[in-house]
Amino acid sequence: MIKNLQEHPDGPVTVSGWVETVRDQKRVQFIVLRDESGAAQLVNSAVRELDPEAPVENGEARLAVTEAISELSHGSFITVTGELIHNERVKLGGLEVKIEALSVITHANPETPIADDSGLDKRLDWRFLDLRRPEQQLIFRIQTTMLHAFRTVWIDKGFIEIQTPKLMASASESRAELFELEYFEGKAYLAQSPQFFKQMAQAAGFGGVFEVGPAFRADHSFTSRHATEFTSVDMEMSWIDSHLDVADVHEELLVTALTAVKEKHGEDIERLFGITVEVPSRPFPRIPLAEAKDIVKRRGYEVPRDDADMDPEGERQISAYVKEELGHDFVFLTDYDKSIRPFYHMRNPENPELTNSYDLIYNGVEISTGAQREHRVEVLIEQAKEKGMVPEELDFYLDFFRYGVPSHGGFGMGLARVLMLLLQQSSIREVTYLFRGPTRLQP
Ligand code: AMO
Repeated sequence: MIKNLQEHPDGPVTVSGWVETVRDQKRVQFIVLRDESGAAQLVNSAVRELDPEAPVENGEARLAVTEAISELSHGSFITVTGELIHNERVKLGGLEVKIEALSVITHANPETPIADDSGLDKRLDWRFLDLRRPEQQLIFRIQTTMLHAFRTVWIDKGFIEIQTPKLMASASESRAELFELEYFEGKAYLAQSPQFFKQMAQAAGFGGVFEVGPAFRADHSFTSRHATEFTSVDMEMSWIDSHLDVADVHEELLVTALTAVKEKHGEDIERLFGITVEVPSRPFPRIPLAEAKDIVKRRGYEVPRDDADMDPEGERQISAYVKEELGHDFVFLTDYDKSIRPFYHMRNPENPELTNSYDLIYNGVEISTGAQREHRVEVLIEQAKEKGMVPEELDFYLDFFRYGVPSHGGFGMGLARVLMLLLQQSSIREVTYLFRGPTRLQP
C-alpha cells in the first residue's frame, strides 16, 4: 500500500493504484498515483526516441514506458515497479518512486463523466467514481468506526444483535409511506421499522437488543433528510422506568462513538472537511416539547399552529438556543403530545395527554425517536382504536403482551442523518453509500 512507503527504506518497490494526474514533460514525466491508503509521486526520465549513436541502457523498454505514460488517462489502474527514493523536496509525502517497469492493468475511458464541480445528481449517477475522492472514503471509515463503537457499548451491556424481517404482512408504522409489493398470490409490505419485532424480543426475554438494518418508507418528499430506503440504528431494552432510561443509553452510545471518531479520524476530518469533532458532555440537555416551542417563540419563530410537532425551522431554532445557552450540539425534546405519537408509545402517568417519548435533535435536525412502550395489552388496544386502527389486524403484535412482558423502551436513529450533521453536509445523499429516493433507483 502507498501509505507503507513512508516506513519503507530506499530501494525496489511495487505499487498499484489509480492514476490521479500525469505531467508529461519533455525530459521527465510525473504521475500521481492513488490507492485507498494515500497518494505518491512516480517519476520517469523520458526516453523519446532511440539514438543508435548514443544508446541508453534498456533503451527499448524505457521508450515503451515513456510512451505508455504519455497515453495514460486519468483513472487508469496501473502497477509500477521501481526504486523508492525518500526526498524531502518532494511535496507529496517526501518521497517518490523512480519507474522501472509499468503495466496498465485496466485503462480508463479518457473522458471522465464527472468533475470536481459536477452537481450532486451527476455525481450520484457515477457514484463509484465519486467515492474515489478521499473525503468520500473518509465518510465510510467514520461510519464503520461509529457502528463499531455502538456495537461495543451494546455488547458490553449484554445486548443481543437481531435481524428482523423486512418483508411484512402489515404496516410496521402508519399506513402512510408504506411500500406494497406482490407476494406470490397475495401482498407483502416492506418494513418501515423493526419496531414490532424488536419489541417481540422483550416478550421473548432477550433483555436488550439492537439492530442496524434497512428501513423503507414510500416518502415522496425530496428533502435533504429523507430517503425511501435508509439504515436504521435500533435498540430496545427491558426493565426501564421511563423513556429517560432509554435516553441515558442513547447518550452513552453517541458519546462513545464520537470519542472513537475523534480519536481515529479527528485529524483527517479537520484536514478534509475543516471540522473539529466535538465530543458532547453528558447529560444532554432535555427540554419538554411545549417548553421548547415557547423558547423558540421567544426567539421570534412560531411553529405553525396546526403542527403539533416541531417543524424543521423549529428544530433549527431550538438547537441554536441550546448551542448558545448551554453550549451543546444535542438536545432531547421530551413529552410529545399523544396526538403526534404512535399508539404504542406509553402515555405519561401524570398527564395522559403526553407520551413518555423523545426526539433527539443534533445540530438542528431530528436524528432519532425514542419512547417507553405501552406494555399493558388492554391499554394498548384502546390506544390503537383511538388511532383508528383495527386491533384484530394487530393480533400477532398484541399477542406479545398477552403472555407476560416487562416494561421496555427503545429508539430508532437514522444513521445517515448523524453522519450528515457531524460532517456538516447538505444532504444525506452525500453520506449514503447508494441513495434511494422517489426518482433514484440506480446505480
Ligand atoms: P421514526 O419514524 O421517527 O421512528 O424514525 C426514526 C429515525 O429514522 C430516521 N428516518 C429517516 N431517515 C431517512 N429517510 C427517511 N425517510 C427517514 N424516516 C425516518 C430519522 C428518524 O428520527 N419505530 C420508531 C423508532 C422507535 O421508537 O424506536 C421510528 O421508526 O433519523
